[in-house]
Amino acid sequence: MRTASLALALALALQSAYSFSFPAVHSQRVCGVTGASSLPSFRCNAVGSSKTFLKSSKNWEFDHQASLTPKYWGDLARKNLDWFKDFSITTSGGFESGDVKWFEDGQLNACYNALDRHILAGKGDKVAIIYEADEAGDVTEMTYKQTLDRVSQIANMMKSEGVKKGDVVTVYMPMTPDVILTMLACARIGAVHSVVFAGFSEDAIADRIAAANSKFVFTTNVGLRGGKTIKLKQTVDNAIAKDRAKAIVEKVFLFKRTEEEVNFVEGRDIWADELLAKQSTTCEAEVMDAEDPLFILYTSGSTGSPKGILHTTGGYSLYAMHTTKTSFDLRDDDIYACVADAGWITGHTYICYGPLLNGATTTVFESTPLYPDEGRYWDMVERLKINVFYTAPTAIRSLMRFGDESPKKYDLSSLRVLGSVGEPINPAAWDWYHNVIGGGKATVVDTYWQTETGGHVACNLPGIHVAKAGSCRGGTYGIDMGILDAQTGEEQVGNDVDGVLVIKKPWPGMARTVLGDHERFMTTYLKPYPGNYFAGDGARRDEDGYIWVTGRTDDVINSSGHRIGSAEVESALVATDEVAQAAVVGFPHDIKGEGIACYVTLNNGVEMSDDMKKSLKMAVRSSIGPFATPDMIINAPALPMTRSGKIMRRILRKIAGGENEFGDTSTLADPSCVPVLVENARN
Ligand code: 6R9
Repeated sequence: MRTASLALALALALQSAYSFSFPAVHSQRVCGVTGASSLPSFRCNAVGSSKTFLKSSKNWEFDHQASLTPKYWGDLARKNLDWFKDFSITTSGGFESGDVKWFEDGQLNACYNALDRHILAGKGDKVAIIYEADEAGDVTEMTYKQTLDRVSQIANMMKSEGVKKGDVVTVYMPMTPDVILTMLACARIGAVHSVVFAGFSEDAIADRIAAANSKFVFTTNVGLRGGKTIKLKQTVDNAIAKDRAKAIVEKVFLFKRTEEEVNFVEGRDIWADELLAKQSTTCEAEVMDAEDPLFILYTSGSTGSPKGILHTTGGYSLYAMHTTKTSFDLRDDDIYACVADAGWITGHTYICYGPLLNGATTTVFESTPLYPDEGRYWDMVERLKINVFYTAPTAIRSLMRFGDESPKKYDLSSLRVLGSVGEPINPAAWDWYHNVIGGGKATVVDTYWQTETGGHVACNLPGIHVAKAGSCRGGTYGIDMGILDAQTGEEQVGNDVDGVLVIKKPWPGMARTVLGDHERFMTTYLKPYPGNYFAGDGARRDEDGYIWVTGRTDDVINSSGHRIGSAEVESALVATDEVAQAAVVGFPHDIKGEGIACYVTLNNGVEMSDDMKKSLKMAVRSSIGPFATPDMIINAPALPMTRSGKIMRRILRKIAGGENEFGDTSTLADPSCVPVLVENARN
């Protein structure tokens, strides 16, 4: 009796505190209530059947307004980070000249905040990293103290070999804890890491080494993934053999993943495991200015070579920490697993910095969702008792194909929050994730963000917002999101509008520049719609004020959550002896979201054949990496051009997608090429 009335009182108190009211009718996709938390306890996660419900989180409006002020971030920065020197200026600069700064006269160290801070607070024995190796069940745990010891040894090893504050260190490593520890060791000594995803080719590595003038490279003899051995050192050797990298690289630090022997260059290569074992486990953290670079990460744009996106120490750290905490409602005893790769921004922010800055337990997953079979994620969730799981819609779709049998074999009841990233999550995948994986009660959080934003900029927050499958809802803490008319740049106020997605105010986690090319940063992000950050995505705001990202407005292809510049694929194709011209577009693909279609005009006398298609696919693989392998090569004796010579990609997308209606083709110089392409695309 007493318990019941207490529960009722608590429910009423929570209701009034957060202005929540449940809809009169619960649709199947409205979930119930789970446990207590620092956030409101009603964890609902679906399209409410009543609009009142969607509009009921008045407290959010209030909190969100407050988060748009410098004071909000200044207070958080002082509360949640340790500073060697306090800051007096919270933020300065702006979008107009692209000189945004946060906490500029403050000093701190990101690694110190990710590790030492928690150890000093008595959490040294807490598990920082769970390493789930390629073979299922091959698990190693590292406490915060053990993590700091090894990070310090790596840091001391780097210093002993001449790595200095400000040097760019290229990291080409598999998903073992060492990739995370190397990133943290760089941060500890003020070196700037440039992680190159281990699926990139030797050409891509050489380009990045050259662009960043990176004298130091970290790699591993081999990687293990899905039972296969990946020859990482060999690829690094090939990259450094190229003239543009050869002249730059001085030292290659080499970890051992297996006992496999590899080529070893005396004087240049260093067996890292041997050398670091001799190092002290104490390494003073370098005092960094808040605006000192923390890392660069290359990402594809619509034109030109990949951009070295630069993030800085103070703002990024705070933003990574805050979004991890709030988007996932992260709790101190959570087992957290983001199964992205450290080579992408998701791995940087949500495997490494975000969880560790919160003092959480993060998982490093080395394998694939299909090894040894399609139950791998769920087996891991059961064994490790994972509470927060973060993956991409493409992975969900590829697992859905196998049906419900596999996930049903496992106990997934530990799951509380299910994150999604990389592209909009289609309703079928959302339903499966929520119901089959999340048992109809775990919250699906759709996180919209980019390499450039540093962390989530839009999502439904667990316990605060009701989710709509496929919508990332709207701006999170500190994010003033807007939709502008693409042509006029005029803000589209109110609901039921569409246009391009922008952020109207600087936020701490935003990239500061493109390495070595600030003008490119300005022209890509800040000049298209003056006074705003332009994300490069289109969006719609629905009748409830929810934002739906409709995809890139530029020529960037989003395939399996990987961002691929069509210009890069085109240049890989025209670099072959056979191709005269190429136009590359994305097209709807059931599993990958977008597939890659390449229209190629062959040189005179060259014939299209199955072998030719294979060899052109190989050319792209070896120029960029296997993840950019084209899905279709289409023979294009002529491409649909406007009279001014611009390729009409809209038509190419439709042809590759199997459509038959192409809209107005009258502006084409020669519309007769269209039926030929349709015919060739079917073969
Ligand atoms: C984190 C990441 C960024 C691009 C972005 C957008 C797409 C990412 C999304 C999403 C809709 C989501 N994107 N998350 N679109 N809903 N939840 O993926 O970074 O590799 O830089 O790609 O991915 O198009 O502009 P990045």
